[in-house]
This record gives sequence, C-alpha cells and structure tokens, in this order.
Amino acid sequence: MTEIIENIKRAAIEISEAIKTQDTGKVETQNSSGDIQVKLDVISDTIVEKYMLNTSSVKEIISEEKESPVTKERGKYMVAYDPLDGSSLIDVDLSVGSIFGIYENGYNGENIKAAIYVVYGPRVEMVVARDVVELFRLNEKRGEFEFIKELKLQNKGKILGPGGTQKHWYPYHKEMIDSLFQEGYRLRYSGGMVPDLHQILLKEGGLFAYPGTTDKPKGKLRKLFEVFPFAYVYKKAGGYAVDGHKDLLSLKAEHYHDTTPCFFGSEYEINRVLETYKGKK
Ligand code: P6P
Repeated sequence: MTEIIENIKRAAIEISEAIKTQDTGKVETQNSSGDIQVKLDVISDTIVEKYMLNTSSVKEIISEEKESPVTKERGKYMVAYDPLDGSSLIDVDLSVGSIFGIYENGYNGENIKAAIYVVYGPRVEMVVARDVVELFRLNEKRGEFEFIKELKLQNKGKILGPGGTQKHWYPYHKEMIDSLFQEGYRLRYSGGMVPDLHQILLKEGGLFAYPGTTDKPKGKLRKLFEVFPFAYVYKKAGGYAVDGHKDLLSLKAEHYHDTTPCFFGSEYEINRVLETYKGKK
C-alpha cells in the first residue's frame, strides 16, 4: 500500500505541474459517463496510468475516463481513480482534484481498503485514509508532501453543499435543504466534489449532498471513482456516508460506471437525511 501512496504522490506532483502549464481546452472525445473531456483529463489520466502500471502491488487499474480496466499479470490491489475530477472548473481557476480508491477482490463498497484524494488549489494537499485520515501538503520547494495533521469530523457542522439541479429535487429533499439553511447553515458549493468535501472535512463538519433527482434518480456521482473513496474517508474520519437509506459502503457496483445518490457528513446532518428519506424511494 505504501508503494501505491508514494506513486500517487509522484503522479499528483506531475498533474499539478500540468494544470499550471497545459492548455485547458476541450477535446472532441467524451468519457464513459458522457462527460466532455478537457485536454487535462487525458493528460492526467496518462500520468496516473504510467505510475499505477509501474507499481508492483497493483494488479488492475480502471479510470473514470475509460470504459474498462487495464489488467497486469501480478499484484494485489485494484485501483479505481478519477484523474481530474471537476476539470471543467480549471478554466475558471477553481480548485479541482484527483480521487483514488484502493480495492481488493472486487469493486464493491465492501472491497475498498484505502482511499486517497488530492486537491489542486492555492496549495496542493493530499488526504490519505487507511485506519486514520491524514492530511499532507506539498512543499513546492522540496517537491515533497509533508504530513500536517490527522483529520476528524465532529458530530455537527455549519456548512452545506447541496448538489444536483434544484428544479429536479424531490420535494422532501428540498424541504430538508431549506430547513437546514433556516437553521443557519452556510452554503458552500463550488461544483467540484473534491474541494467541496475537503472543505467540510477540514472544517470538521457539515453536509454534502448529491441526491437522486427526477431527471437522474440514480444521482450523478460514480461509485467506484468518487463515492466509495469519499465514503471511506468520511467514515474513517468519524463521519457518515449514506445513499439516503443505507451506508454507501454496503452498496454493490452494478457496472464499472454505476452511480448513486450520496450524502457525506457529520452525525447530526446524516441523521436528518435518514429521517427525511425514511420510507421514500
Ligand atoms: P453539478 C464534477 O463534474 C462532478 O463530477 C463533481 O466533482 C461535482 O460534485 C459534480 O460533478 C457537480 O455536478 O451537477 O453540480 O454540476
């Protein structure tokens, strides 16, 4: 596992350089979820693939940007990754990220053994979740990630990231979001899952919601590459992660690019979600 983490650090440094120097333009292709790709999606995917295929403990990799996995002869772990999540935000200079789920014997929630994400913002930071959740920050001068602190969620927060197209929210979901704002929660939503969830984690509490909607009942965010890794991070940090009814890590992936409604946060907020969704679809 250490070898994987060290090679993800190397990939992150190369990706952060590419973000600063490469063209943010679009390419003509789409990824497996139908998202229009930007050049940096392809560049980042190539960088991660290079490092992961050269990691002896990695047996298979699958990218959000590709239809199916690349498999090697030997290795123990399977790595599912989103090389540059939220890449459409780069041309407006907002923070983006890379997400990695480290799996063993399958890609269901129960198979995830570690999760890592990188935030490319004013600083480059990496969060590594194994038994505990650790924050690292890139020392640009030394070209190394330095350990900063352990991250933990308290049982209640003050910020709320309400994803999804509001006109397509189910009425009970809208009532829940409105009532939290009436309680004084502050809106914190950039459209980038990595910085939005990173902010709640560093502020030690709150709620990020990307629900099922009338136009997308299974939500938008992908189980293997986005949802399971962040569910692992939040649970290891003392928080909760549900689909509205049950623990996200109890879910199975029906196919590589399967999606699910998802809620990540502290105990108070997730209990509110479970109460709201009880008996609903
Ligand atoms: P919306 C970025 O495209 C992404 O996959 C996540 O990073 C983010 O949370 C979500 O989509 C934003 O979706 O519908 O709010 O634009």
